[in-house]
Amino acid sequence: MQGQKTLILSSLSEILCPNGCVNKNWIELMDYWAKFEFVILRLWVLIAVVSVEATHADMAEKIQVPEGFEVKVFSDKVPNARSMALGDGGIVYVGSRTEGKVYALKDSNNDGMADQVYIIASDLTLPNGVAYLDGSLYVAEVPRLIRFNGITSKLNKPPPFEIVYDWFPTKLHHGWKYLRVGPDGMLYLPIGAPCNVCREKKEIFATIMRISPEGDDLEIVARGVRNSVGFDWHPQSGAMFFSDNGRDWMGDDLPPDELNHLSSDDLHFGFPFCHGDRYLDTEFGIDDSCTNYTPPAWLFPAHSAPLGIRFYTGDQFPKEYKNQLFVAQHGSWNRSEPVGYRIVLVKFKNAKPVASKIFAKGWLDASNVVRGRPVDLLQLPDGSLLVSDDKNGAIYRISYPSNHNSR
Ligand SMILES: [Ca+2]
Ligand SMILES: [Ca+2]
Repeated sequence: MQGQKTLILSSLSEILCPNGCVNKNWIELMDYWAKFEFVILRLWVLIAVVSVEATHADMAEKIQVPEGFEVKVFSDKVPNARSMALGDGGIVYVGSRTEGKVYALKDSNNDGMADQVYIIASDLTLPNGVAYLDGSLYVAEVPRLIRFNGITSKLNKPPPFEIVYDWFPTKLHHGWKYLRVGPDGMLYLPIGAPCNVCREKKEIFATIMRISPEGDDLEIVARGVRNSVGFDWHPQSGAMFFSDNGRDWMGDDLPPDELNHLSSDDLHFGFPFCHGDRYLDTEFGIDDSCTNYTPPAWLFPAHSAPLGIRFYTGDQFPKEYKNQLFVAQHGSWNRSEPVGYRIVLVKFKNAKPVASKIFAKGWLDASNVVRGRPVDLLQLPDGSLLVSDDKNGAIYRISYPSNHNSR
């Protein structure tokens, strides 16, 4: 850069001062150059900011939702936004994966947009999972569970974290974790299969586990789960439901992705022997039977990648949405025709899924161009629904403005 500048200044000097410039001209020329550089830099930053803002606002406008619903950008300053958790004071905590950061978002003036973004931690190992309990923020990394005590009043200067548990496997493949507080006050997290399809000797792999907030009593609650990145509990029955992503390389349409129902502890959900409700694995399922395993409660298209799931318990949306399940489908990478990239509503009756339909779409455009990828869902205290998008580093807020509530 310095060499280029000297070269350009010499050329300019030759044009402007063919017989040689005095020092004063050189100083003026340097001054003009500095001003020129500054203006170009300002313009460049302005163009970059405007184009990023245009992209996110544009994305929010392109998301199609049922009549009466509205989509706005909640924040576009959360690179690689993944799982979300709600803390005290309406603070939204957000994990990331490859970005290695955990964020906190605050909407101080209650206008439905986060106006303050805090970085709580950096350089973590795929800190996908976040949960909030009794004033502490819990973060699930690949090998450990950590905790930031008394976080609400320390967003500006987060305290050093405390290690709650640090003996999880270190394998990165499906090693990122979802994290939730269950109705029993325990923390739930998955340990994914460290492969596309394999049978691991260590029984900790391909499970969902439960651990106390103090890091004690670690135990397996579900087995045969390939890679769950979302779970929730039915608001009426209290039963746990979780998503599971099926294996790859069995073709465009097999096996289906799953919503599973944990009706009791320690059930086996099939992986790697049986996929979906009837597809024996060609390597690990020989001479086995799918009747030996707990079938999914609901099936999604192969490769649609259901991640975050949330039962809607708010009063803002029309009453037919109450106690129904929203599912964020991250979208396929292993399919000739892309599928997913949307939010699906799974209708429940008597605490069991009975039907599903697309609720929000537009992250995949008509020409199959991927514009964004939904990851997780979070209901705010006012009943609006947040959707994180790791491709755009953004969170959108879906609301149902009050002038429609009379319908
Ligand atoms: Ca705000
Ligand atoms: Ca299964």
